[in-house]
Amino acid sequence: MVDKPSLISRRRLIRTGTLGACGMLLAGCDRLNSSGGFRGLLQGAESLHMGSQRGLAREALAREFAESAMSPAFRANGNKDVADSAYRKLLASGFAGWTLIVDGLVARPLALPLAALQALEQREQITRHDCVEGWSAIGKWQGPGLSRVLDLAGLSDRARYVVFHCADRFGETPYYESVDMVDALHPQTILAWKMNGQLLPEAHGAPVRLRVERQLGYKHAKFVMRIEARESLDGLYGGKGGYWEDHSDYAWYAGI
Ligand SMILES: Nc1nc2c(c(=O)[nH]1)N[C@H]1C(S)=C(S)[C@@H](COP(=O)(O)O)O[C@H]1N2
Ligand SMILES: [Mo]
Repeated sequence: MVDKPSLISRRRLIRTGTLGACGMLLAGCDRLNSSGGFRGLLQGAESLHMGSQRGLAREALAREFAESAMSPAFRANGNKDVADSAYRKLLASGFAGWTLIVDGLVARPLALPLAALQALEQREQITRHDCVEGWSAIGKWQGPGLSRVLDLAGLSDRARYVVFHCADRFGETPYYESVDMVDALHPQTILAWKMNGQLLPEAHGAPVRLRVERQLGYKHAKFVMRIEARESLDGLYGGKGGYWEDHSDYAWYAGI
């Protein structure tokens, strides 16, 4: 699917201007790095602009792997099922009536059926998931870029965070997570509905879970029901931007 010009937003221009240039640069990184001239240019530019060097690191792509590197078993962690009765009905119907709510600081709040997410341009990536509890697994994920969904909703320039509201709870408290705009618009940040070539199983976050590949496992919200664009995380649950951030000493920024 090709993006319609009318949907080009200021953020998209930012992305293709600055972030886009870095992405392109890094995509061809291995090849270009071997040419001394290019390395020199990159290093020169970096020493001139320390700020853009930092930006480059945040926007770098996570490593992607070959199919042969995929883990034979991918552990499920945290909540592996959802007790909520509305969720259980949706699961039983194959998520026929499910919609992903996209709201908050957007021009056009959305309720997207699964089929709409599946019809958007897809990205597939084989990446390593690292859980702070001390295990890792390599899996294949597919879904539309989060940035595409945010474009559809018309993200406001005031939005600084994207919050993922999940269907599951620990006790009374819903699981949630959040990322800043660098991670939200990162090309490998996707709303995955497929895992290892199959529909996402319940244990791994059906029908849709976040993949934010440059962050640790707990940022990868499962069972995502609602995406909310916000200016601040103040006043949202414990105010620290995520369930584990609020309830344990997990860092909000879990970049790896
Ligand atoms: N909604 C929700 N998302 C979640 C969790 C959870 O309990 N609930 N656990 C997190 C943690 S700590 C990890 S390591 C990964 C586990 O993903 P997996 O079950 O697909 O391995 O999901 C993350 N996202
Ligand atoms: Mo984790």
